[in-house]
Amino acid sequence: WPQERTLVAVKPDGVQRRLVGTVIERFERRGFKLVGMKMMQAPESILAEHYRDLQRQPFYPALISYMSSGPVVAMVWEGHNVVRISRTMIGHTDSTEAAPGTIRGDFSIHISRNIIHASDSVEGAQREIHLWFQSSELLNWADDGHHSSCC
Ligand code: YYY
Ligand code: MG
Repeated sequence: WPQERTLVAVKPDGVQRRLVGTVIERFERRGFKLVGMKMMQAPESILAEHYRDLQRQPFYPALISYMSSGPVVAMVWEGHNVVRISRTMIGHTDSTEAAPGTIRGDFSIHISRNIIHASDSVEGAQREIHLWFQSSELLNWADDGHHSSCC
Protein backbone atom coordinates (compact mmCIF):
# COMPACT_ATOMS: atom_id res chain seq x y z
CA TRP A 1 0.00 0.00 0.00
CA PRO A 2 1.15 3.58 -0.46
CA GLN A 3 3.18 4.54 2.55
CA GLU A 4 2.19 7.50 4.69
CA ARG A 5 4.59 10.44 4.94
CA THR A 6 4.97 13.37 7.32
CA LEU A 7 6.97 16.57 7.58
CA VAL A 8 9.27 16.88 10.58
CA ALA A 9 11.42 19.94 11.17
CA VAL A 10 14.06 20.54 13.82
CA LYS A 11 13.49 24.18 14.75
CA PRO A 12 16.29 26.73 15.24
CA ASP A 13 16.59 25.99 18.98
CA GLY A 14 16.97 22.29 18.23
CA VAL A 15 19.76 23.03 15.76
CA GLN A 16 21.45 25.40 18.25
CA ARG A 17 21.31 22.72 20.93
CA ARG A 18 22.80 20.04 18.62
CA LEU A 19 19.69 17.89 18.77
CA VAL A 20 19.49 17.11 15.03
CA GLY A 21 21.25 13.77 15.45
CA THR A 22 19.11 12.81 18.42
CA VAL A 23 15.95 13.52 16.46
CA ILE A 24 17.10 11.51 13.45
CA GLU A 25 18.19 8.66 15.70
CA ARG A 26 14.80 8.46 17.39
CA PHE A 27 12.92 8.35 14.09
CA GLU A 28 15.28 5.77 12.59
CA ARG A 29 15.20 3.63 15.70
CA ARG A 30 11.40 3.66 15.70
CA GLY A 31 11.55 2.17 12.22
CA PHE A 32 10.68 5.07 9.95
CA LYS A 33 12.38 5.72 6.63
CA LEU A 34 14.00 9.04 5.78
CA VAL A 35 13.03 10.08 2.24
CA GLY A 36 14.02 13.77 2.26
CA MET A 37 16.15 16.11 4.33
CA LYS A 38 17.63 19.59 4.02
CA MET A 39 19.01 22.34 6.20
CA MET A 40 17.73 25.78 5.32
CA GLN A 41 17.10 29.28 6.51
CA ALA A 42 13.31 29.14 6.27
CA PRO A 43 11.98 31.97 4.11
CA GLU A 44 9.13 34.03 5.56
CA SER A 45 6.95 33.01 2.62
CA ILE A 46 7.15 29.36 3.64
CA LEU A 47 6.70 30.14 7.35
CA ALA A 48 3.65 32.31 6.68
CA GLU A 49 2.01 29.53 4.69
CA HIS A 50 3.15 26.85 7.14
CA TYR A 51 1.58 28.67 10.10
CA ARG A 52 -1.30 30.33 8.18
CA ASP A 53 -3.90 29.06 10.67
CA LEU A 54 -2.11 30.85 13.53
CA GLN A 55 -1.86 34.28 11.90
CA ARG A 56 -4.32 35.88 14.31
CA GLN A 57 -2.74 34.43 17.45
CA PRO A 58 -0.95 36.84 19.78
CA PHE A 59 2.22 34.72 19.68
CA TYR A 60 2.37 34.67 15.86
CA PRO A 61 4.97 37.46 15.37
CA ALA A 62 7.25 35.89 17.97
CA LEU A 63 6.75 32.48 16.38
CA ILE A 64 7.80 33.70 12.93
CA SER A 65 10.76 35.58 14.40
CA TYR A 66 11.90 32.48 16.30
CA MET A 67 11.51 30.23 13.26
CA SER A 68 13.57 32.75 11.25
CA SER A 69 16.30 33.09 13.88
CA GLY A 70 18.53 30.39 12.41
CA PRO A 71 18.52 27.34 10.19
CA VAL A 72 15.99 24.55 10.48
CA VAL A 73 16.43 20.94 9.36
CA ALA A 74 13.38 19.81 7.42
CA MET A 75 12.79 16.11 6.91
CA VAL A 76 10.22 13.83 5.35
CA TRP A 77 9.71 10.53 7.14
CA GLU A 78 7.76 7.60 5.76
CA GLY A 79 6.06 4.61 7.33
CA HIS A 80 2.90 3.07 8.68
CA ASN A 81 0.92 5.64 10.72
CA VAL A 82 3.93 7.97 10.68
CA VAL A 83 1.77 11.08 11.17
CA ARG A 84 0.16 9.98 14.41
CA ILE A 85 3.20 8.18 15.75
CA SER A 86 5.40 11.23 15.11
CA ARG A 87 3.01 13.42 17.07
CA THR A 88 3.24 10.96 19.95
CA MET A 89 7.03 10.92 19.70
CA ILE A 90 7.41 14.72 19.75
CA GLY A 91 4.97 15.17 22.64
CA HIS A 92 2.54 17.87 23.67
CA THR A 93 2.93 21.37 22.19
CA ASP A 94 3.14 22.87 25.67
CA SER A 95 6.32 21.67 27.35
CA THR A 96 4.50 21.77 30.69
CA GLU A 97 2.31 18.91 29.45
CA ALA A 98 4.92 17.02 27.40
CA ALA A 99 5.62 13.59 28.88
CA PRO A 100 9.15 12.41 29.63
CA GLY A 101 10.28 10.12 26.84
CA THR A 102 8.89 12.44 24.20
CA ILE A 103 11.26 14.79 22.39
CA ARG A 104 9.64 17.90 23.85
CA GLY A 105 9.26 16.22 27.25
CA ASP A 106 12.95 15.37 27.31
CA PHE A 107 14.43 18.56 25.87
CA SER A 108 12.06 21.53 26.21
CA ILE A 109 10.76 23.63 29.10
CA HIS A 110 8.79 26.28 27.19
CA ILE A 111 6.11 26.21 24.50
CA SER A 112 7.88 28.94 22.53
CA ARG A 113 11.11 26.88 22.28
CA ASN A 114 9.80 23.40 21.69
CA ILE A 115 12.55 21.99 19.46
CA ILE A 116 10.59 20.28 16.74
CA HIS A 117 7.64 20.36 14.35
CA ALA A 118 5.63 17.43 13.03
CA SER A 119 2.51 17.55 10.87
CA ASP A 120 -0.72 16.95 12.78
CA SER A 121 -2.81 15.18 10.11
CA VAL A 122 -2.34 13.22 6.90
CA GLU A 123 -3.83 16.07 4.86
CA GLY A 124 -1.69 18.62 6.69
CA ALA A 125 1.37 16.49 6.06
CA GLN A 126 0.73 16.42 2.31
CA ARG A 127 0.28 20.19 2.27
CA GLU A 128 3.44 20.81 4.33
CA ILE A 129 5.60 18.35 2.37
CA HIS A 130 4.70 20.13 -0.88
CA LEU A 131 5.34 23.47 0.77
CA TRP A 132 8.84 22.61 2.01
CA PHE A 133 10.08 20.16 -0.64
CA GLN A 134 10.21 19.80 -4.40
CA SER A 135 9.10 16.34 -5.48
CA SER A 136 12.61 15.79 -6.93
CA GLU A 137 14.02 16.20 -3.41
CA LEU A 138 12.08 13.16 -2.14
CA LEU A 139 13.86 9.88 -2.75
CA ASN A 140 11.84 6.71 -3.05
CA TRP A 141 14.65 4.31 -2.20
CA ALA A 142 14.17 0.58 -1.76
CA ASP A 143 15.46 -1.50 1.12
CA ASP A 144 17.88 -3.88 -0.56
CA GLY A 145 19.44 -5.60 2.44
CA HIS A 146 22.92 -4.16 1.91
CA HIS A 147 22.73 -2.25 5.19
CA SER A 148 22.56 -5.48 7.18
CA SER A 149 25.15 -7.62 5.40
CA CYS A 150 28.07 -7.10 3.09
CA CYS A 151 31.57 -5.77 3.63
O1 YYY B 1 1.62 21.49 16.14
P1 YYY B 1 2.34 22.07 17.33
O2 YYY B 1 3.70 22.61 16.99
O3 YYY B 1 2.40 21.10 18.48
O4 YYY B 1 1.46 23.29 17.89
P2 YYY B 1 0.58 24.38 17.10
O5 YYY B 1 -0.66 24.59 17.89
O6 YYY B 1 0.41 24.00 15.67
O7 YYY B 1 1.46 25.70 17.23
C1 YYY B 1 2.59 25.86 16.43
C2 YYY B 1 3.70 26.43 17.27
O8 YYY B 1 3.35 27.71 17.76
C3 YYY B 1 4.05 25.63 18.51
O9 YYY B 1 4.91 24.53 18.24
C4 YYY B 1 4.75 26.67 19.36
C5 YYY B 1 4.02 27.95 18.99
N1 YYY B 1 3.05 28.32 20.03
C6 YYY B 1 3.40 29.29 20.96
O10 YYY B 1 4.53 29.81 20.90
N2 YYY B 1 2.52 29.64 21.93
C7 YYY B 1 1.30 29.07 22.00
N3 YYY B 1 0.46 29.44 22.97
C8 YYY B 1 0.93 28.09 21.06
C9 YYY B 1 1.83 27.73 20.08
MG1 MG C 1 0.80 22.36 14.46
